[in-house]
Amino acid sequence: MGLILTAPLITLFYIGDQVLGLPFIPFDLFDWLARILPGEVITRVIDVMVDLIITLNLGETSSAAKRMEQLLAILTMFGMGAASGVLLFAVRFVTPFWHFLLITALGAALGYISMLVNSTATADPMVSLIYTGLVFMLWGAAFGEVYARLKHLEPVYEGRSQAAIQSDLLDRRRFLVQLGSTSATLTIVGAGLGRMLRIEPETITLQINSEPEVTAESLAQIREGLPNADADVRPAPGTRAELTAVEDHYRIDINSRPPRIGQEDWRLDIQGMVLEPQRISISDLINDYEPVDQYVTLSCISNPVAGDLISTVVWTGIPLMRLLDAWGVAPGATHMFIESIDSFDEYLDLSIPRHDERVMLCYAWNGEPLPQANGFPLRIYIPDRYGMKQPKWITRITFQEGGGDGSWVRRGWSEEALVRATSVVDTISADHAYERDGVTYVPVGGIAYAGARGISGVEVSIDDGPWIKADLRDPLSGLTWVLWRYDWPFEPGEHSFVVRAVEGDGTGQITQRNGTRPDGATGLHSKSVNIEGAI
Ligand SMILES: Nc1nc2c(c(=O)[nH]1)N[C@H]1C(S)=C(S)[C@@H](COP(=O)(O)O)O[C@H]1N2
Ligand SMILES: [Mo]
Repeated sequence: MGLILTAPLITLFYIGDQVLGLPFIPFDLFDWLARILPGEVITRVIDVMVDLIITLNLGETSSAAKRMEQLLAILTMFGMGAASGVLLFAVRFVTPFWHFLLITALGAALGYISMLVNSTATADPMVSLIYTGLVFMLWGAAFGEVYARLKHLEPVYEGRSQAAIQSDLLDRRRFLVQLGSTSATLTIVGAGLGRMLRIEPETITLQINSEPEVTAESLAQIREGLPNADADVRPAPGTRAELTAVEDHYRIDINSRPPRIGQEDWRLDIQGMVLEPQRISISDLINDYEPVDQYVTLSCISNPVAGDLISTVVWTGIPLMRLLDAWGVAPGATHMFIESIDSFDEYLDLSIPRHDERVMLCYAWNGEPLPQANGFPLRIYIPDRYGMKQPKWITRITFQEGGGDGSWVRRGWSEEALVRATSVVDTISADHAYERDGVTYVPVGGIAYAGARGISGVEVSIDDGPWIKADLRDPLSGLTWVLWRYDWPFEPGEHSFVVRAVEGDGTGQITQRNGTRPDGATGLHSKSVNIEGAI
């Protein structure tokens, strides 16, 4: 009964969400649970999801994971519905009214908490509140009513004929079937209705007008070609794009849907051990400081070897070092505590930005304002660290003495989160072979990455043969991946290609296979192909 009544509940929320931008409680509830459940549980779920995606080949990890998360959210809602049904039959109040109250209160309480803690709704909060309450009241009323009907239909056995009891049971069964089909009809019709009437999600277009040359400069630089445009080593055909298009940048965060921040309402709160607490608008940040552009590769600590949770774009922002001076951060402050709108948080040891100019507060990618999903309007960049140490959607920074554990560290992930060196075979471009001096060559290539430590070498081994040096393309910057290439003298048949990288200081890539948790994946990538064709 709980399950049957929960399907139309979800549909009602779906319609509200699609048509009016009202809260979709299943997602809000799930996101809230993800926040309060022990880190161990969350981490297990993530691990299983990533494994499933890779094993079942479900496509690009970020979006497959989001879809899976959303499915989990719906299942969780059903679980809650079933639990409510069980609770109802366990309590067995006397009147349906009390049942109505019990279920309404339970649903609304969970709904409200999760909605208030975190909602991606675009509708007016008051309307959202009323709507959510009404939907749960309807749900409670349905529970109360159905419970009463079932109770009424409970067969009386004493002193009655077999036939009479049978007929009672039949009535009861008929009622349940009716209820089920009504619920199914409502759900399907509702879902269709929601789809039909849906409004396209509001697109927020930000203009950083005040400093147009920032955008223009970065754009021009991109149009004119990359800083390594005339590098000798060309990428092997089929190697991933050296510069990721912003819309192709991976996305990982704790939200089913990205939080929405209005540029006008947003302020950055600066507080703690500073000369004077401040609230800064994004245009102040953009106007008051000379922007810096950096080509940056960002990777998620959940990126498996050769996974796609790694991307490279131009980050535009302000060196934090300069801001520390401008804000008058006390020398005694050792850490900054960064808080985000999605209640994500992280600490940064101030000795890092005090010595490394490349740490920046960033507001643009590839010359455009940050996308909503990637931290609009402000995020931080810290070289050499996985994404988990680098909050998006920053709203407050507190300077203090002493640090602590940030959101993902509390959930059991690495405290330092220094990126592990990695290398990947992207392509064995048999369709781009060429001949020279009577030999047929097949370009083989991919990426190698070791954060800000850089890559000094890449080697390839074919069919477990000796390690051969690959050519390295000049990287976009010292903070990005390096494209490598090896032109392989072709032999037909099945072959395996293994790649390994050497970091800037000569340290070899860790060959031991390790999963992503807690420090990031290690191990070598290999790719096998069977190539047909005559020499
Ligand atoms: N506010 C906030 N910032 C966050 C996160 C988050 O969940 N909330 N996730 C972090 C993680 S784990 C990664 S890998 C990067 C990903 O940034 P991207 O989605 O722009 O690629 O954001 C980081 N910053
Ligand atoms: Mo991440």
